[in-house]
Amino acid sequence: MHGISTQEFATMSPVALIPCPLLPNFMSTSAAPIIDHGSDMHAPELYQPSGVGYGVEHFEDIGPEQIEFFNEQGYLIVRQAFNPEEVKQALQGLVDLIMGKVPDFTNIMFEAKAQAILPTLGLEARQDAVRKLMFFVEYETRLKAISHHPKLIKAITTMLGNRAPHMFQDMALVKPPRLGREKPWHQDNAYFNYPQGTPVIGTWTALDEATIENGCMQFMPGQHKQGPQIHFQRRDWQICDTNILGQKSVAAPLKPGGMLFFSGLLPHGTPHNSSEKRRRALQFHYAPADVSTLPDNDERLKHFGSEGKDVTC
Ligand SMILES: O=C(O)CCC(=O)C(=O)O
Repeated sequence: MHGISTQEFATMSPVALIPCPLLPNFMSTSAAPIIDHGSDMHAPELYQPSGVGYGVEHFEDIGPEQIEFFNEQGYLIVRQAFNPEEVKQALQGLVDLIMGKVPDFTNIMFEAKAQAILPTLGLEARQDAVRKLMFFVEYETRLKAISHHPKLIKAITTMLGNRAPHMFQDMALVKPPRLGREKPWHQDNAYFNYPQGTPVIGTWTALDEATIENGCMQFMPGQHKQGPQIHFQRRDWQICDTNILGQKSVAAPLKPGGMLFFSGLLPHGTPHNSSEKRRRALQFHYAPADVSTLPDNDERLKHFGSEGKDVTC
């Protein structure tokens, strides 16, 4: 656990940020690089999708039938949510942040496996050592624009039952070729301190083509209806592997500009990127603007944690 408790860890949505004091400064900022010390390769059986998820082509195709589908299945794909120019702008914004073009932005985390070579990497190669960026939209207008795209906000508003959304988390998990680590199976609400019952919607937007080989999203349709599942600190704050093994997931391979909407209670995960291809993607999370987060972890851990329950993993 690298010196932090499960409780602390579980509040650091969704992967712990661990400063590495041993490394020389790498970024153009004064802070030392942040390394993601996730551990262990996953069993391949954890990611064996039985099919590809349902979706529509454009935001305009989302009607009552699709909202009903989202409510029942906990997800919806929009295959061409953003056009090539919108994708290009967002990608350039992301790459500029990675390249250190916005010196005030420092919330970049590197893959542990790249730690040894980080000091030797040039600017271009730096891209393929990054695991994740967080909380960047206030530093990058092109990323703010895609996260608040009017068509996206309209769709989220409808999915929230006509409640105005608030985007409370912005993240880019970028899974570099060969190095990009798994994000184990979890429910996003296990990381968020919203009161139980608050509708939380995640969006996952592909900036590169996302395939099963480079680690596209996989999920368990309809399982959001089962409510909170217990999470354990294993390779991450996650659902126990034995609860996933034997189940058939559905995958969301996407072309650049494709988007997946998913419920904060939908179990999902992404495997290691075992390909030579980049898998850069944006993850934004929205909740109704009229709901506030709780001041502590108690309710969340009561529902998602294992403590005090007769469970093992
Ligand atoms: O992009 C990934 O690899 C995982 C994303 C995820 O788990 C999320 O957006 O909640």
